[in-house]
Amino acid sequence: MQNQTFEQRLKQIRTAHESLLQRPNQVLFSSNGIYQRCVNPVVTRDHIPLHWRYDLNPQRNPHLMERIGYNATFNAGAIKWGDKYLLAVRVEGNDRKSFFAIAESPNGIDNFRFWDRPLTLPETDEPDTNVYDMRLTKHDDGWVYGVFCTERKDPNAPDGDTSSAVAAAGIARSKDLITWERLPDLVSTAGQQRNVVLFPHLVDGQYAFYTRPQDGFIDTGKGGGIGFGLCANIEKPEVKEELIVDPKTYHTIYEVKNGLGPAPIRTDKGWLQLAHGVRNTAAGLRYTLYLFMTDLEKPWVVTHKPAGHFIAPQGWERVGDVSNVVFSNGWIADDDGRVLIYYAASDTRMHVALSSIDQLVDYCINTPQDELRSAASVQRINRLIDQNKAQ
Ligand code: M1P
Repeated sequence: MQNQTFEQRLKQIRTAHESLLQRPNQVLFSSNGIYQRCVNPVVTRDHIPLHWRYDLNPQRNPHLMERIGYNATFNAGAIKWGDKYLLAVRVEGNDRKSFFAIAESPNGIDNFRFWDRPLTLPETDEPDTNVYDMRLTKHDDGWVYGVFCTERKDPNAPDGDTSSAVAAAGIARSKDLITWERLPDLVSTAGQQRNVVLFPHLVDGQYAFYTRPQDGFIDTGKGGGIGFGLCANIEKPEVKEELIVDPKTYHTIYEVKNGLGPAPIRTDKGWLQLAHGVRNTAAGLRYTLYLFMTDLEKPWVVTHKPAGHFIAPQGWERVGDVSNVVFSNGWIADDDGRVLIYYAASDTRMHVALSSIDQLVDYCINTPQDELRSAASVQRINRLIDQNKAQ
């Protein structure tokens, strides 16, 4: 006899899933004129394919229960692949382990569907406990690199300390985004590394990484900010020296720490760089995104840096597993000048904001810099008021 519970539930689950995957997104009006948010998130845990979740055999699973649960989909790398928009999503299972899975969309703002299987990432001799936050770089050498954080238990943690971890930059590369070759983890002078990004071109004949040296797993300590270093051999990756490009700074939105987001976008006026900044509040850490530009020939030299945040968590973006966080490690510069900025809200789900190279360059060049004092901020406002009154 047919199992009614199974069949009815399967139909209901499939209908709801398909309707979510096909839901059109809508670009919202923006009063800031810099970027436009969209009404729906682009990838949520409910986008996870059903065959990753359920045993679809009615004999083995008569109640059609989820056998493997997923907690969140966030912090995705991004790349345009042919005419498709791909996200290398950080999928976090209910077991707290993250892994990567590619979600593909025909237009970049909706209809994202995961590929048939998650990405199989080879391990090094030292297995990763957790991997997350992949930045994708299409490099001049012909490979697509995925640089991500690999986390392992701190071997020096005292007995009873089951939290301390060591973070390092893991590196994998692929030509088809299906088969990945794992390279050794990046060696650097810092005790720990997170938010490491490969620059798409060689610099002085060497591979170049943006780094984020840190003393501890959470605290960056004397780590200083976003760094930059060169690496002679990508197959034995080592950065012997890190220059601080963008320091963490007192009383800014990146006072506690910062980290680069995706690989930069080249423009006529310089490299567009997207980063996250972290400040402390009575309610805990607050993560916002900020934008700056670096010199075309010297991508470690900051040329323009607007004051304050570019995107901050708003409305329901503020709520999630780690609330009051927006984080981005993926954006796509499209052929028509459009820029799709993929950002995660509160370590829970993926959103997209739309802008253009022109708008982002204008924003970087013409937004006043942070002068680090209230009085200077008021002077800046008064200058704008005076200009407007004089017209
Ligand atoms: O929870 C917020 C973010 O915290 C970390 O970022 P950072 O290294 O700058 O502190 C990362 O674990 C990131 O994945 C997470 O979104």
